[in-house]
Amino acid sequence: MTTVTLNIDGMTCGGCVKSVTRILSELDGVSHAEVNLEHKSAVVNFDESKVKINQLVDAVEDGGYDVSVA
Ligand code: 9UX
Repeated sequence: MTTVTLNIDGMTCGGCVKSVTRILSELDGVSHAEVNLEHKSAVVNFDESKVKINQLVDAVEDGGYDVSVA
């Protein structure tokens, strides 16, 4: 299991937190995603044999947010 922190710009309310949490959690290989509105961040626990960091980034970007690896 690997943990990565993503910086996520564009989340402005709790609905965004829910959608980003859902986007990440639904990816195969992601076991947990903790999204924080105030810190504009997501801490993601994932299995690197199943999903790569760039796939986490791309999925959240496709949701309309700007993402970088912290
Ligand atoms: Mo809140 Mo986020 O109304 O896209 S869900 S701003």
